[in-house]
Amino acid sequence: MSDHRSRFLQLALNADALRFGQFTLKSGRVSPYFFNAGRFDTGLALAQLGNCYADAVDSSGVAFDQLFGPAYKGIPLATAIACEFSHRGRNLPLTFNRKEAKDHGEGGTLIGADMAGKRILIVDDVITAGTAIREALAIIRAANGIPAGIVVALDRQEIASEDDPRSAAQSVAAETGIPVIAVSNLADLLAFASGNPELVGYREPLLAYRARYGSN
Ligand code: OMP
Repeated sequence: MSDHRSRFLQLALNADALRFGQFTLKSGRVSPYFFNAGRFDTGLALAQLGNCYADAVDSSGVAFDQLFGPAYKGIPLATAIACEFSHRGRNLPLTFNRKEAKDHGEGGTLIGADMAGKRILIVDDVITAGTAIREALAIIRAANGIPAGIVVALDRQEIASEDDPRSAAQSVAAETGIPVIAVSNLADLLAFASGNPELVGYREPLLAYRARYGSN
């Protein structure tokens, strides 16, 4: 497992961002684990997380000009990554959106750098069924940006629907030609759990969940 993958999983455990139990997802599925990026709630934790994302992006080789962080969780994530890239010598423009349009002041739903004509890397927390990512793609296209890549902290590697054996990340990538980069995924979590005495007991429920909703 590459260094940024295990480093991210350890950081997520330390921050209590990765929990085990029973969680109902946006899709309605009941999952034995949940990743809550909102628990990366200190400057240091966000800086360390930004470093893991930037390593994943750099090792993917994806070409892009600008970052987009969808509201809400994508906003601090994209900001942390932009700061990390500035330490690596790349001063990336950054855009994010509001969920509610503003009808006064500068107005509109987008904040930050103009996306028109720019190759945009979407930064989000998790991909499960792909709904959030598809919404972000629509926002970028409406602003005449060019979606160039998607990076998430965790690819849960789940089918989007019963009639498609591919993961949501695989189907988004196949339909759009846009690469989906994950700092880590369910396979990494299972491998990480095998080597960690405190987590080994969670492997069985994780495997059962993967058998039900996991992609091929
Ligand atoms: P999809 O839109 O189905 O891909 O689900 C992704 C979204 O679900 C994320 O942006 C989160 O809002 C939420 N989520 C988590 O934050 N962590 C998880 O482990 C799982 C989910 C989820 O509901 O699937």
